Amino acid sequence: MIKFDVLTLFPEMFDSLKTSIIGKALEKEKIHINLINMRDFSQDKHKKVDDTPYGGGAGMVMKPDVVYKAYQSIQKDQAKVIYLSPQGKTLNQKKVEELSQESHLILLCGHYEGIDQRVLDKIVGEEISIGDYILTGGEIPAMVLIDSVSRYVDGVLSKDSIQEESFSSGLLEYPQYTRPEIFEGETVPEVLLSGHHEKIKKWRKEKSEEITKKKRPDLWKNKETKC
Ligand code: 21W
Repeated sequence: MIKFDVLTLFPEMFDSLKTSIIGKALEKEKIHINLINMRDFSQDKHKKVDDTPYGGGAGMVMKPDVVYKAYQSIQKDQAKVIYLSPQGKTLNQKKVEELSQESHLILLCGHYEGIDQRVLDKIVGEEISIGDYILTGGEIPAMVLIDSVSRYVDGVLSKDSIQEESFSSGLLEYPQYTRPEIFEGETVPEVLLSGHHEKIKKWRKEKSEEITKKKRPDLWKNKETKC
């Protein structure tokens, strides 16, 4: 069981998590997602959550008092606070596995041009990015983190999928085929129809290696380093 508290101005964006495998994990109570709309913690009558940057410049900055009040409304225990930010360390599978061992993550999503630095300095434990490209906010990165971390929580994935994944150990996957046996004149690799499990295992390993060398020479080079 892992709990995600999400601090956001756009809680509706997280509706899509209710579908698919993550939706099942929520139903089975393997994970819990609590969405906190920071706008509810605005002090003023117009529910203002952002303001112009001191020193001038384009865009708006999220007010520190609003973010802090929202943060203070959360039951803390041993929670780790993660700020989704383009300046963070890029998320990878090793970090995903690490985070899946935590019991409580607080995910802070920025929007507009960012969040006042003073509240970040006060509450953020770790800064995470999902890659070097510019998005409009931290919500999609937070969903990426929730999706990837939830897969590692006990009871979310089937035993089979976890075992298959551990075998692939840093390589790309072998190609997969299903019925019909002939599609647009194309057949399925003979070995997969043979029922010869050792031969199938060997073929898949060879294909994985061949595909990794060709498509991701960077992964092949760092094979034993894993992520
Ligand atoms: C984009 C926030 C640009 C801030 C002067 C000082 C979270 C993200 C985000 C966003 C800026 C992630 C400025 C990959 C991403 C995110 C929105 C820059 C302007 N001017 N991972 N600062 N890519 N993006 N602020 O964009 O919040 S994780």
